[in-house]
Amino acid sequence: MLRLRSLELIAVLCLIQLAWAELVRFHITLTWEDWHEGPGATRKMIFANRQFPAPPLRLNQGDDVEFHVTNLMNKSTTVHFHGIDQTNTPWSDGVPGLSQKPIPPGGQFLYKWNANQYGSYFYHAHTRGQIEDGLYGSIRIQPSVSVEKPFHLITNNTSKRHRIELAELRTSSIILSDWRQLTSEQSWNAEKATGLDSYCVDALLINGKGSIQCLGRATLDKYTTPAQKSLLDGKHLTDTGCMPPIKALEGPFPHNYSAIVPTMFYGCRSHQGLSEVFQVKAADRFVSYDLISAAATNTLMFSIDEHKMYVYAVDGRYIEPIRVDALSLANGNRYSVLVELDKPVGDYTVRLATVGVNQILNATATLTYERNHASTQPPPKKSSSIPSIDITGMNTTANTIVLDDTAIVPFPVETPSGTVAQTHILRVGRYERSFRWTLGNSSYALALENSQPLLFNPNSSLGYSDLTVRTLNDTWVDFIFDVFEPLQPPHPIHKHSNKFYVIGQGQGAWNYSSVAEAMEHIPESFNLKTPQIRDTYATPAASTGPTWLALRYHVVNPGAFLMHCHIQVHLSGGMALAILDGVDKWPVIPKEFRNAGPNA
Ligand SMILES: *[C@@H]1O[C@H](CO)[C@@H](O)[C@H](O)[C@H]1NC(C)=O
Ligand SMILES: *[C@@H]1O[C@H](CO)[C@@H](O)[C@H](O)[C@H]1NC(C)=O
Ligand SMILES: *[C@@H]1O[C@H](CO)[C@@H](O)[C@H](O)[C@H]1NC(C)=O
Ligand SMILES: *[C@@H]1O[C@H](CO)[C@@H](O)[C@H](O)[C@H]1NC(C)=O
Ligand SMILES: *[C@@H]1O[C@H](CO)[C@@H](O)[C@H](O)[C@H]1NC(C)=O
Ligand SMILES: *[C@@H]1O[C@H](CO)[C@@H](O)[C@H](O)[C@H]1NC(C)=O
Ligand SMILES: *[C@@H]1O[C@H](CO)[C@@H](O)[C@H](O)[C@H]1NC(C)=O
Ligand SMILES: *[C@@H]1O[C@H](CO)[C@@H](O)[C@H](O)[C@H]1NC(C)=O
Ligand SMILES: *[C@@H]1O[C@H](CO)[C@@H](O)[C@H](O)[C@H]1NC(C)=O
Ligand SMILES: *[C@@H]1O[C@H](CO)[C@@H](O)[C@H](O)[C@H]1NC(C)=O
Ligand SMILES: [Cu+2]
Repeated sequence: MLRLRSLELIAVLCLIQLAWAELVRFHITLTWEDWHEGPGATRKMIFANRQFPAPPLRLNQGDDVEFHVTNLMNKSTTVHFHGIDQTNTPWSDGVPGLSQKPIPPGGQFLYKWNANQYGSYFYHAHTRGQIEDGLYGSIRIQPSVSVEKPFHLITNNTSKRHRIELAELRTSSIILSDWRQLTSEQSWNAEKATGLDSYCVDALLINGKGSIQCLGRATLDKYTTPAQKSLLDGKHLTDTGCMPPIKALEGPFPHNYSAIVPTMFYGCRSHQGLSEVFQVKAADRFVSYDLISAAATNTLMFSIDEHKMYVYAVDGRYIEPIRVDALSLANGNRYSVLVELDKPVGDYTVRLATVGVNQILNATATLTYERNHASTQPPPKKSSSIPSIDITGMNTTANTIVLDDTAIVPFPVETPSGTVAQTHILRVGRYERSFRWTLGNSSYALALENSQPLLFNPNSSLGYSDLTVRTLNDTWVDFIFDVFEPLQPPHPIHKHSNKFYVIGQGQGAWNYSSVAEAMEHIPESFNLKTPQIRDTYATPAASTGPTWLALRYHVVNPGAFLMHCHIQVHLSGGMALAILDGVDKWPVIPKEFRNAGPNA
């Protein structure tokens, strides 16, 4: 019996690994419809093939993808493939005004790209605030046989290793997100009317499921963190656990408080929605999940009661596995985890909590071990499981291990160039209004989404002026994010096309002209030997003073790509920059992509 099972495992492994790269056609039809099963009152959402979240896309490394979008909504849209390099296909990156024209109501677009990478990604709307309206779905690319796995760093016991490899083959995604009662257009209009930065949501979702459970005054006051208290100066969190729109958070700009709409900062209404259940089998020993943060607003802490996890890949690439009890995800990040199934059969609570000062909010789901009725197993565990984190994402015991993101080491390690051709120092902060933001000297207007795509004419600047960086192919570039003043949350910086190396970060003012100069003064703030290789990485929070982050990348894929903060209200508010990579080797744009897109 046992023997047969392990032979079975090997057979499955071989079958999958022998799979040839193929052409994968995927079609989504988008509609704008009422969602009744949500965490709050009915509101309209974007459905893909009548589903929310959008359906998962599973690929093998090397596959060619034809991703066909039919837009039946009453608004324009585009779809971006987050973390996908788009090597030699910059026209399929999904950014209106940069790589394509918006797909109009009734229109279609055929994105074509090659899955040359492996790992965890996701696709999502990249027009206005539409990611907040629910257009996101997971992408998993099964690595080819030649990719070396890091599991020997977890165990050398061959039977355990087989279990781990099988768990990895069967990895499923867990999409973590946040949800507003207001549509993205209503939020944007409320920001314009009030002048305020809208930094709160109504619920957190686990695979699209969640509830609104108002925590109540006593609980909110009890859990208000020291950082929040020092900013509140005697005031209280609102009934939604939100920091009220005080000057410390909104800055010294004009505001119209009477234009605040319900749920923007206040107005909690408890509502029972759906709750996600993850079925597992103790006999599998391990289960693997791609945790994907499609959150628009919040940094989220994730934990499963009483279960340790090995984080083994980040942003689609393997790392040296790290054993943790909880980990936080910034918007746009993906962490792949192996959960060891070594606990008594029963139900265990899966917890999600916001960790920023902006709001206290949490969500739960359930990890359930399959009951084997025929066996002599002990009866299912009855009592509730023991949390590792509380509703603010803080550890509940001194033994809780929370992932230290700075300790991550890629597997295998790669080293970037020691010198660069260009250094861009980007001033990160608010821009003239509380809800406007900059990554430089001016703010990237939302209206630019409707301009002629820069990919079609890299010589035009269209008013992007200082927010357009031009590079030559096969050169190295540094971006320094100078978060010059508090109070600012961590900004999850996402770069389209190829990944960057996270080479340095620190507290304090950035007062250097280059990384080389800074390394003479503060070498301990840099890591050029084992830097992380990421597509999304957050600047350090600026709580009491300035902070900075240094990213380095190699220009290898000519095209027009966006780099931006993945907090949607910051992106809508202009926290973005256009990178024209390899202007000396600019590609010829296929005619079919110059229009709204080819018809399939
Ligand atoms: C669709 O949008 C247009 C323009 O925003 C608007 O005039 C029209 O009333 C909308 N139609 C429906 C059915 O919502
Ligand atoms: C497994 O063996 C390899 C090679 O000897 C070694 O590098 C690795 O540390 C071992 N792993 C564990 C978990 O002991
Ligand atoms: C490997 O792990 C399995 C399952 O935990 C265990 O039964 C076996 O004894 C281990 N083998 C060795 C050599 O430790
Ligand atoms: C403030 O908002 C209210 C409500 O929308 C509006 O009636 C009023 O004109 C606004 N005040 C100013 C100064 O814009
Ligand atoms: C938040 O956590 C509390 C405490 O564990 C729990 O009772 C509550 O159900 C959670 N809220 C949601 C919406 O799951
Ligand atoms: C959380 O972890 C820290 C650091 O290990 C520890 O000092 C603290 O006591 C822990 N909190 C609780 C509530 O145990
Ligand atoms: C941009 O301008 C340069 C220099 O004038 C020219 O060589 C190049 O062909 C232009 N590129 C495009 C795509 O028009
Ligand atoms: C922003 O302005 C400063 C001086 O005010 C200038 O040195 C810098 O080059 C500008 N940045 C960009 C990206 O144009
Ligand atoms: C640069 O800033 C650091 C701390 O942020 C400070 O110690 C140092 O003296 C500054 N250097 C100059 C030249 O101002
Ligand atoms: C750009 O540079 C990369 C890295 O050297 C190279 O692989 C690629 O072929 C170049 N692209 C073009 C269009 O020359
Ligand atoms: Cu931001």
